[in-house]
Amino acid sequence: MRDFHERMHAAGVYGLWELASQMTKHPEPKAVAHIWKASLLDAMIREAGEVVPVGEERRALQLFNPGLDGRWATTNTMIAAIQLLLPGETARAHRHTPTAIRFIMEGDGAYTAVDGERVYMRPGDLVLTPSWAWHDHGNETDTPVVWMDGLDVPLVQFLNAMFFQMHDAREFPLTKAHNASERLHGAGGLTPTWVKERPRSSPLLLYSWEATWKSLQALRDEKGDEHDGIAFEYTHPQTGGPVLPTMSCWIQMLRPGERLRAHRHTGSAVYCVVQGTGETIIDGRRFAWEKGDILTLPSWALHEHANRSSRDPAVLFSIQDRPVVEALGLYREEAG
Ligand code: 1HN
Repeated sequence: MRDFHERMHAAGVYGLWELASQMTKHPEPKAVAHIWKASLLDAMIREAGEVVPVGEERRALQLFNPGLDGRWATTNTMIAAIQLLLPGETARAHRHTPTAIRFIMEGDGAYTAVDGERVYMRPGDLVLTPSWAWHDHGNETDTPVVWMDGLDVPLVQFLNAMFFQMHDAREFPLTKAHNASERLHGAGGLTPTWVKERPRSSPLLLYSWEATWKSLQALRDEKGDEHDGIAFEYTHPQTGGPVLPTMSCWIQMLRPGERLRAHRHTGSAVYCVVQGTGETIIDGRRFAWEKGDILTLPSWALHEHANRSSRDPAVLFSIQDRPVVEALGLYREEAG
């Protein structure tokens, strides 16, 4: 028997009877729930600003999940990073098959240029960089700008679909008016009929905090979702679907004193605390959070959010891999 197994393994053959324990009853992710505190991230990104120049690569701190053995991943499918661009700096033009979002945390008036269009950004704005779009960044203001990057790098690596290309020049040539996509697609419920392309990623590259906050305020007295509160998904203006094929983006508000009900679902998430103070209990562990903290949620982990302030609302932005899970018929949800 032992000799047989040794010969099998040497030949690259395993018996299903040896692997049965991997057919788990439910997902058992190696990724763990984890929080990166704003105080730590803020000090580190500022130190990076002093000691690391923006050269060929971005000054972006990658958040490695402690359960993933040094893999370049915040969840099994997504990477989150904190990026700093100091006054006068530019980040060189490149493109890659991983899809990216930026969620602006600090600084008003820097830009990301996406395929020839400069998108000027303010705190709370969501900016998209679709797969294979050329992009460079610049900060022409006199204050630093800090944002969270979210990308599907681990998923693209797993699928062996990584392509990366550096542009010859530092900046990709501008071919469109600044914030052109917002003018064209940002009306909210009105789609220009003469635009025939239906890109997989949202053609609207900027979702402004102004509009997002207005929507949160307008519905603040609704019941909302018992697990997610007053939660909105950012949508593709032509299809109503997720903004990106591999990642959906959400904004959710917890009213003062509100404690939501626990649930679990397949698919992972990374949260960025936009404002307020609260806590999320994940599989029995309590994570207290405040503005600027980054919190990661593995698939199938039981979680409940609460606002710890009796005065102020709390707001969470998140990226989620749910579009992938749903497209494959693997989405499942269960109340706790
Ligand atoms: C990237 O290209 C950017 O373009 C930021 O600013 C973060 C993290 C992983 C891989 C590529 C950027 C990134 C990234």
